[in-house]
Amino acid sequence: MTFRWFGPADPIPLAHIRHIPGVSGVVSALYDVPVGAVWSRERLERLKAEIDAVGLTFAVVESIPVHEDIKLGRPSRDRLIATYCESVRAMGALRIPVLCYNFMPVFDWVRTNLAHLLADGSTALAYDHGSLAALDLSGGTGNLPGWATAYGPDELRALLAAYRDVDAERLWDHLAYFLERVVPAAEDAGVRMAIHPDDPPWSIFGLPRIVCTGADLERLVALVDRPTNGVTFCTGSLGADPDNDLPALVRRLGAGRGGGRIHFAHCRNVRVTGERRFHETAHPSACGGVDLREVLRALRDVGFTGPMRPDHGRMIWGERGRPGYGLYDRALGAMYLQGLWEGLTRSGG
Ligand code: DNO
Repeated sequence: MTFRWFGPADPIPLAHIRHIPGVSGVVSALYDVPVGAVWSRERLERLKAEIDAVGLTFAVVESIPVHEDIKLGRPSRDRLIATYCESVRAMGALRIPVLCYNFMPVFDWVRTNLAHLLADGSTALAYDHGSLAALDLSGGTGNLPGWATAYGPDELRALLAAYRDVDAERLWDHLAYFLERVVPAAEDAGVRMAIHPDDPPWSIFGLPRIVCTGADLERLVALVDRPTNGVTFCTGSLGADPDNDLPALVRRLGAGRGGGRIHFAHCRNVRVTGERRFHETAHPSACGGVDLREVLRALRDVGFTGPMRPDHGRMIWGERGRPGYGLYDRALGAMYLQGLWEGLTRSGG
């Protein structure tokens, strides 16, 4: 079991993560390196040393952000892809085996309410497509939560304009171009690539989003048909679209040795409450629409051995933290997932 940690700026100390029974790995990144710059081995080594010092291992890099010029297919992409490969090699040299990344234009994950009140008095992240238009982007993306990149108003306007020429098929071409170059480098470095599905799994602000469904993930792994080219199976992102049959998808993508193309599992629960409308919940199956027991059963059946982490948690017990990334509810999630896993793997469940 692993746990995401936002580096030294995270209000949650590594020592507290170490207290969660069964959590042995940390998912982290160099958050202060500008997008497009090289991640030096020295910087990464320092982060790894901090993690090692508390008796945890650096299990996954989430994420090395992909520069917009790569997604837009601009001429500078060759230089930026070379840089990306260099960062992947630094990971490999330090034996950090999995890289979670995404290929969402401009925005990473988006929610319209960061403190949706649940019946038990806790709060969770929520999304309502109808309210999306009301999100104020006039100040850039600075006041949106949680991602590596923030754009100022002018930059954001220019980027949104640039994407008018990039439809979904062109974005697929650009993703293929990227993977054709990065996957061989990752393979040499001993790093498994794990794309994160788009969250929410549909187009927002008129931008193309192409990693949303089972068919998309299957197309992705076939783009460069090598074991290194895989996915992060995120139950929350994929689960926001009721047409995605999660256990069936695990069985398809996970076919093959050791969980096939599933290199990383993000487990979280969501409750879909309408057309393109959902809120997150506590992890247990009974709390939301995702049957985590069935997802984990499928992961067990395909022989998944990769890292898994609880994903977004609610805010409970008065905690004030980074939206979705407090300590308490994610720790409960880690315990629940391990209980399920133990039941499924030890008893023949
Ligand atoms: C949200 C996360 C994503 C993820 C990136 C991967 O909480 O799962 O932001 O880290 O999309 O690149």
